Amino acid sequence: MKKLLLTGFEPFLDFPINPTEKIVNALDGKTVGNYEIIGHLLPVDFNLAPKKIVKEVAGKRPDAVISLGLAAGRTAITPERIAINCQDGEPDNSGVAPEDKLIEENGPDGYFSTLPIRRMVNRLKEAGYPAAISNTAGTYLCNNVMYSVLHLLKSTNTELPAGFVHIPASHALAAASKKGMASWSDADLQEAITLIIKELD
Ligand code: PCA
Repeated sequence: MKKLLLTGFEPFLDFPINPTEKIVNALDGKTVGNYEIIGHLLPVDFNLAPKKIVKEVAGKRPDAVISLGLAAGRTAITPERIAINCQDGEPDNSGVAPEDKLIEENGPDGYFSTLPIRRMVNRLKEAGYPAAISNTAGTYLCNNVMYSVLHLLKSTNTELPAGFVHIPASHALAAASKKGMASWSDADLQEAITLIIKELD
């Protein structure tokens, strides 16, 4: 049985709930398609999150890596096409707010996802879920984690499917938030991620 490292994030900024946490906790230890899932939650922390995921990949030696993040306001499940070598954004959960910084001094400008993102989107649409490829993962923690994993894999000549998928808010988050935002049920979010995992060879 192959192993999939599936990561999510803790709550951040003024979002009291991060729906990725629930998905990762629900799928941890389960088998989906050809993969046994190793769930891991990451802190929203520029210093810690990249180190933690790199340690997980190096230590657990998964056969695939899918990281999940909340993109509150998006209406669809959005596999990311590319991660860029940039850190810039609001203060993280430790108060660190980088501005126009590189993630890797000598790293390339960007890395493309090595997940089958087109197939994933098609599979979701066939099942009736809104889905689209996203061409920007932003410059916050999600982009950072995606870039760091792809950089590790490239620098160690390791070929495996790895990348990032942003998800919309859950109903619980939208109800708890003062901002209006599109939301999905936890059941649909989890089912959508399960379908994505089934597209991995
Ligand atoms: N979403 C943020 C960081 C944590 C999360 O779930 C992002 O899109 O960068």
